[in-house]
Parts: sequence; structure tokens; C-alpha cells
Amino acid sequence: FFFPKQRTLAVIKPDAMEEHKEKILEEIHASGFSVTQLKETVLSREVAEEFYKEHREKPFFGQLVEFMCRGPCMMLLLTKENAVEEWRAMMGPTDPDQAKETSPNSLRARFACDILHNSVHGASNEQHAAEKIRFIFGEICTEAEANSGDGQS
Ligand code: DGI
Repeated sequence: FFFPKQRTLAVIKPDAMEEHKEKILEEIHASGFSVTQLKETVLSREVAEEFYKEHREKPFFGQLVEFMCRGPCMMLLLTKENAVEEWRAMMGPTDPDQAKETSPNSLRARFACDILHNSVHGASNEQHAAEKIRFIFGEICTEAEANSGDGQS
């Protein structure tokens, strides 16, 4: 199969920043991703709420926002063939207990504490990736996106 170069947004979440950041970055590079942009930042409540707005109605939304603001995060723009899917595969399932069973080598199986404090984030599809990249890193976009004609934000 041939996959075109693709971009995704990855985040190292606050629970993993102290102990596992270097190891995760090392594995990102070793897996052939290019780190096109990188930013370490403490999210404000407003930014965290907007970042996870798809989950606004979920019972865990408050906890999730609070957790994401509790310390620094590392935001990464990753580029690789099939980046969205490959980064999701590297992360493993949302719940580390499940990850340990189905994907023991995944980052969440090895580093996550529980379903909320689960070490890493990755955009779930190409459209979310483009939207979150724009939200976090601003108006750096590919020519294809620039020409796609959705004149939003
Ligand atoms: O894309 P994922 O991060 O794997 O999962 P998601 O988009 O369904 O959920 C986003 C984040 O919300 C997830 O990484 C952790 C949190 N979350 C998801 N499901 C639950 C949850 N937190 C709690 N406390 N309980 C849940 O069932």
C-alpha cells in the first residue's frame, strides 16, 4: 500500500510529562515520525475546554479539563505516511487496562495510570487533526488545506 504523508496532532499529557516525556519523544522519532512543530505549554481552562469540546456533554468532561490544565503538556505536530492511524496505534486504547491486554507495547499500556490519566492524546481522524493543529499551532496549513475552501477561523 502507498500512503501519502499525513499530519496529526499528538499531546503528551500532564501525567506523563515528568517521568515519560523523553522516552515518548524517543519512540516517536524511532517510529519514523517527523516532529514538524513542538510546543510545551500549560493549557488554560478555556483552551482545554475548546480542545476537548467534542466531549462537552460527557460526565467526565470536568475532570478531563481539570486534568489537562494541571501541569505542562507537550503539543506535537507529527508528519508521516498514515500518521493519524499510526500514532493512534502507538498510543493504544483509551483505557490502559484494555491496552495491557490488546496492545501491551503501546504507550498507554506501559505508561498510563487509568482511563482519564492516560498519558497521550492523538487526533482521531484527519479532519480533527487539521482542526486541532490549526487551533494549537495557528495558521500553518498545507496547500491542500489552504485551497480546500473552508474559510473558517
Ligand atoms: O481518543 P481517546 O483519548 O483514546 O479517547 P476519547 O476521545 O474517547 O476520550 C478523550 C479523553 O477523555 C480520554 O483520553 C480520557 C477521557 N475519557 C474517555 N473516556 C473516559 C474518560 N475519562 C473518564 N474518567 N472516564 C471515561 O469513561
